[in-house]
Amino acid sequence: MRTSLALSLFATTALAIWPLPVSYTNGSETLWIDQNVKISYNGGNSSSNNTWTSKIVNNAIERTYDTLLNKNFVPWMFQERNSDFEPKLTSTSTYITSIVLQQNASDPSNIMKPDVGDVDESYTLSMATTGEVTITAMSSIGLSYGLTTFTQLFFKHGNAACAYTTVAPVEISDKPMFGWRGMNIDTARTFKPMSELYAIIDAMAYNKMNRFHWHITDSQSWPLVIPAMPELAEKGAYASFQQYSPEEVQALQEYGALVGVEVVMEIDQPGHTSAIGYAYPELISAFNLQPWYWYAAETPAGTFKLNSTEVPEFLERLFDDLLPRLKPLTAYFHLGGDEVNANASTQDETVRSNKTSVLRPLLQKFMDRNQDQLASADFIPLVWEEMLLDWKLTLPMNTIVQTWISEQSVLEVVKQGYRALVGASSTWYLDCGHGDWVDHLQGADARDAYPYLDWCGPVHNWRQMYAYDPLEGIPDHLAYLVIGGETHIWSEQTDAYNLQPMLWPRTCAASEVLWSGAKDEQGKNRSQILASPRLNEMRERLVARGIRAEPVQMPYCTQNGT
Ligand code: CP6
Repeated sequence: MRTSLALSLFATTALAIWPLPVSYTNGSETLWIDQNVKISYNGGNSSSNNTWTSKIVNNAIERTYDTLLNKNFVPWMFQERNSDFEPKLTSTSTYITSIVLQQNASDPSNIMKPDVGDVDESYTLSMATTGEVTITAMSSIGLSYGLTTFTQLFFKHGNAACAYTTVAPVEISDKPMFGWRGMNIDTARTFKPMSELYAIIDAMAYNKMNRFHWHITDSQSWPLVIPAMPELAEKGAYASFQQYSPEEVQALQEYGALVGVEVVMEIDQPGHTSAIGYAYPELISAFNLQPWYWYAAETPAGTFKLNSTEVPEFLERLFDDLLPRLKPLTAYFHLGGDEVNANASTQDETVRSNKTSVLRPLLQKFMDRNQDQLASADFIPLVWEEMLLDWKLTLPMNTIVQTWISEQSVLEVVKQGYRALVGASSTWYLDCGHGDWVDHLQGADARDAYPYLDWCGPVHNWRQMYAYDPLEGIPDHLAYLVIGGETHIWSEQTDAYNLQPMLWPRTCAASEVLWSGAKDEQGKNRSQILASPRLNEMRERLVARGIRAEPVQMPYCTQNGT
């Protein structure tokens, strides 16, 4: 192990790994990747009956070959104008001919759908100046992360297809700070074709993120095909070609599981359900009523009737169809619960009230039914924070509570002993700064400052997202309940045409906070000055892999220093 002070100081700027590893040392020797490099897996302790272990490792190996050997996948060098930035390929150049993957424990049997904490995600990476490379981990996912890091040490050479590094020897020891490193994708305000969802999972994996939260339905459209209830999508989707079939959902789950990204579906309710009303108008109160803002957070109005006998029957059939299909590849299901507008229940003939004292017990009954069905199908529930903090419902203690209204909500959740997800509208909302959809507002003039614009805007740039610490204000003894967080792309104004630049590289900032923690060794927020060129390289890698990530800096800055 090389651990001289000089080396480790140098190392803070030398490696462009994103997200930053827990610790590393490096030198300044050049190594080349051999075109026939062999990645071998000892498979040693993976004698479990779990076929996912080898699928995950093989997939990681294939991705590594793609990245290192296919010149289209390796980042271009942005220093072309500086003539001698590349190492010279000589007859004595040292090549990496083999990479050894060593797994020191068996995967848990639920490796393809783990709960937070079930999988040891750590890895070590050792690259000697002689070209020997060993990656060790306790799980297949750890090996996959080790290989992802390995590829980030390399650049494509200008004169040859092969890749090189200039930082050997390297020793890395790494593991994540938070277990849930997610992104929330809204496919209801606008539809996203499957190819876009796959691209998101690719980019998430490259950032060592592991939860794809699929906000698949909302008041504006219901794109999810439910075979037992075909009219839901037939009438609720924007168009017949803007639907997700059971096969497409399953294929996305499988694709995610291979790269360690669990697809977690949300059916938002009892609010945000107007689109159900096209097929089942009898279930929805205030369906499409105006003015919508009296009855809902966003146009169009529509909320489940809270005291009807038909709504629970509907939900039971819906979940009986959906949950068993999701079950093989996820541990979780998100029950929604955000922005329930009490006024909608004044239009509900089963309630006729907007009083909290009337609605709270009805919501509790509604929640209990959902929770019972999830529990008997063996799912871990998620809900939005209002269910706990505003409506003060009693929830099973394994419920994960997703905060969004304020950073302070996180403390309120963990104080009550629940696991919390962070990502408030003031920090990790990617859509903020958009707001033109409020032109739909009726009865007010959208030229006036609409609250949404004050609250969610201007645009949160990567620096703001990077400066947020999920553990801010959380006492040490409760920190273990903050299991991670998510960025969110609410999609009133984001569709396939602008989606990728809206997500990347800003979500990289959150991915580093979630993997590496927000604070540096001195307990201060990590330096954005140090992060910026490294993020720029990460953005280049994303672009090289086909993700249309926004620029971080002008090429001038990376060519000439500042
Ligand atoms: N849709 C749903 C939304 C939002 C939420 N839920 C939202 C609220 C406020 C802002 C941005 C988005 N559009 N279903 C809140 C969780 Cl500022």
